[in-house]
Amino acid sequence: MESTNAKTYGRVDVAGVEERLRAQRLETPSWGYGDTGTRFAVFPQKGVPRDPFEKVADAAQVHRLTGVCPTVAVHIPWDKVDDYGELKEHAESLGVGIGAVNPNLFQEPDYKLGSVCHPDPAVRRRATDHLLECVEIAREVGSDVLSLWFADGTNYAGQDSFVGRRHRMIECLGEVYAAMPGGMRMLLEYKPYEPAFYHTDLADWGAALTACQRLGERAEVLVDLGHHAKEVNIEYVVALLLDEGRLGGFHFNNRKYGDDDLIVGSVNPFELFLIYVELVEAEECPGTRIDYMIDQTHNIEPKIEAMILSVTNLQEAYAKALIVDRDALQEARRAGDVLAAHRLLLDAYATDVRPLCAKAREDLGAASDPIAAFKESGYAQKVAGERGEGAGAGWS
Ligand code: RM4
Ligand code: MN
Ligand code: MN
Repeated sequence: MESTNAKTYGRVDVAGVEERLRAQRLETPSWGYGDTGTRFAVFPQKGVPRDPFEKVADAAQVHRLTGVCPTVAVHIPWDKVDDYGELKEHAESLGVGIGAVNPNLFQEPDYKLGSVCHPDPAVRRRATDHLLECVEIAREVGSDVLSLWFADGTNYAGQDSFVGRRHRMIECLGEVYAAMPGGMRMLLEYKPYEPAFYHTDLADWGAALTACQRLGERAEVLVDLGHHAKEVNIEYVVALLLDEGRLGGFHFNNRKYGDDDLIVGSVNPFELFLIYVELVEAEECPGTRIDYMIDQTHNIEPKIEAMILSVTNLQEAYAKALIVDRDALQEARRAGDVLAAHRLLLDAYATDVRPLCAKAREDLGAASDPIAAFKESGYAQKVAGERGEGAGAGWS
């Protein structure tokens, strides 16, 4: 269908694009609402949440204003509560739900040499038990995603056997996989370094993908945009994982140097757009399920505003990818017209999609300008009064 808005969006089905923008889903992380910092300092902010219930309340604000963030990921034990049913009900009463459950196997002294790869079977048992506990928590909060990131690795050549560690990991994860209820998925996140500096046990997409293949169909790879060496072509990695049917989820953020966890789209919005170009087509294949999650820590910026900006950046990247003239692109590719194909992407990228995204938000009953609406709402002042100095997210 030709667009009535042909001038602005080219040969695009605007109604179809709007529908997909309204259907976009982004999960925000509980830890993005709390105080975090670097290994040098944590700068506390007034009014940050004091407990998981308040983190969920802040996440509900982001959903209210953007219309596309109905779930919030939790990190255990940072978000440990006595009654997970109560946390679930609290979330639902605010119009959101609990999303991915993220275990934490990197802060206990026992894990100095790793968790599921640790040479000592007693430590591996402890780590596996924590993962099993998280499967149970997921069940209680009504989540079907177990999202795993391991800090496991070594700092010095010779410290341990790469293959031995890999076998230990697969054995532990096999036990967890078998304990997951039928509809639950396990997402495996890779990262090339940090906190381990010589090697990481899931260093890249190949390591994660092959581990998933060993585990079973419901194990899929999670791509965190901050977890690649600098020159890696992430959109290509995304395309490969999609083609293998193993791209399970995203951790959106942006980086300049390392795993910076800055606001997604703040450093390299073109890369984000190119990633979405790959996703847009894959989303159309039946059975595709990708969990789009934000994984950011806001060290100096106001947390809720930072989250809203991340969401609007993601809406815009998605909208730009949706308006790529794909028929013309196919034609240019077939004709071998290299620059015509490239320019079709540039055209979409250069289009101002902000009005389109504002309209999608309005149609969802959210805010056309969510940051302005948030500032006007007085929420930040209100919680600063109620919560005072707040409390850390579990980092410090
Ligand atoms: C890691 C990774 C995980 C996140 C932790 C806090 O670098 O990105 O997803 O949960 O940081
Ligand atoms: Mn991550
Ligand atoms: Mn990270």
